[in-house]
Amino acid sequence: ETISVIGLGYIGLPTAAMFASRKKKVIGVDVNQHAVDTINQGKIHIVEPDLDMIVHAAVSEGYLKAVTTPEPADAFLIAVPTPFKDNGAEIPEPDLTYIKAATKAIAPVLKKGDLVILESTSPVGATEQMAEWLSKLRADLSFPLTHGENADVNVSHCPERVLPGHVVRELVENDRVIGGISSKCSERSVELYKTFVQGECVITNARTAEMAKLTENSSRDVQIAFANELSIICDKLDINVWELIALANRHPRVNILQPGPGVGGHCIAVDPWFIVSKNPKEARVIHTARTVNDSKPEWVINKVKLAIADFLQSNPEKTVCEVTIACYGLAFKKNIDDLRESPALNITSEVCAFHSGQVLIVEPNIHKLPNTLQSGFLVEFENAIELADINLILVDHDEFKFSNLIRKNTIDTKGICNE
Ligand code: SAJ
Repeated sequence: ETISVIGLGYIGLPTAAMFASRKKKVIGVDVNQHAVDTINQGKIHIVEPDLDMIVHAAVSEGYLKAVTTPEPADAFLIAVPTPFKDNGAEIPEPDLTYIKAATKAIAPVLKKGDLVILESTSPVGATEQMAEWLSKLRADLSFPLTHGENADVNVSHCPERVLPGHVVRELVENDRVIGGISSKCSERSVELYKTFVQGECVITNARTAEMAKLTENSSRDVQIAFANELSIICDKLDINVWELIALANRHPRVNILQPGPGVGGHCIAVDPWFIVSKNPKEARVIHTARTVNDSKPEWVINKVKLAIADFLQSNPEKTVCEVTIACYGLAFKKNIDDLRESPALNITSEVCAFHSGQVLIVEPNIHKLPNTLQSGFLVEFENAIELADINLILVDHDEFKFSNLIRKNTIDTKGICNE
């Protein structure tokens, strides 16, 4: 049995490597030639703990190879991005271009009896849509027929649910939701995942599986929005929000998450929109939560401006150009190097753009500043603490904890000064 994984990113590559580590023949497909070349050298082009060893072993033992054009296989797993359309609409809409392109790419090599699994987080109806696209291609290929009992090709949705930074463990241990277009599709998918999944594989239909994934991430977004809203209210009321949440969480049925500078990453800040764009009238809480979380960076930037004004008032001998601000953390969450969709990065860029004095940046997980931060200086933690007039903590990296951060003139968006 040969398994093909389409899209060798944060989900596709670890999944391909897992199958290969169980001695399955795996063909990984990606349009990115650099990714393909790197993997074929037994190396990885993304950062994820322990993944490099598994990929190295899989490639050198001959179970995993990467290519740019799909080849025949028995099962195809599609793990391509589903971003939203960047057209400035108030409610962003999901962009299924990559799924469509993947469907088109595998169609010529599909044969009767193959299994096609969509793993990408998708709006409700996307799996049926994908099956439809495959059926339309039947006109050229004489198959596949993807619906009904006599389907030539089995189609399922099995959303990925792993946490970046813990992918290798969670791929094995997490339960999987398996939503086949028919029960035969589901059963075949369960059989496939059981190759390495130790969690339970729970069967449902494709639409419920799609909604389950969107619900998980929306639930987290709504809960974080609650914490972020509390932090803004507490700031006005002169109450320490971290102490408040710790106290409220002592109640046996209360479990509030932590506020921060905003919600980043490519999942939690995106997926709720897939629900809102389909049901704009009904999805009121989900929509509001997105707005609350998206507006948090602006609130933090305002805090910085107020802190500069305060500092100048108590230090009248200084001009604004002489005020040094240190920003701690650029990643979208702690202990990772991933800067994509990071509120910390966006806030720091904004500070660099408006502040005429020096901006010092501390990010222990990177060695070079991205282009938008060229006016800032990447410095060591100790140097920043020593030189800064205003400290802005944006990420709770372990390196920042248990430090003697100057409490005075510190905007602590992650509450690490309380620990
Ligand atoms: N955050 C807070 N406060 C909290 C928790 C998180 O502000 O109390 C922020 C983080 O700083 C970060 C963002 O939320 O900016 C998202 O971080 P995260 O760790 O909650 O989640 P992700 O985006 O790394 O991964 C999520 C996970 N989903 C859930 O936990 C429900 C993961 O299991 C999914 O597989 C992943 O999205 C995905 O691919 O969809």
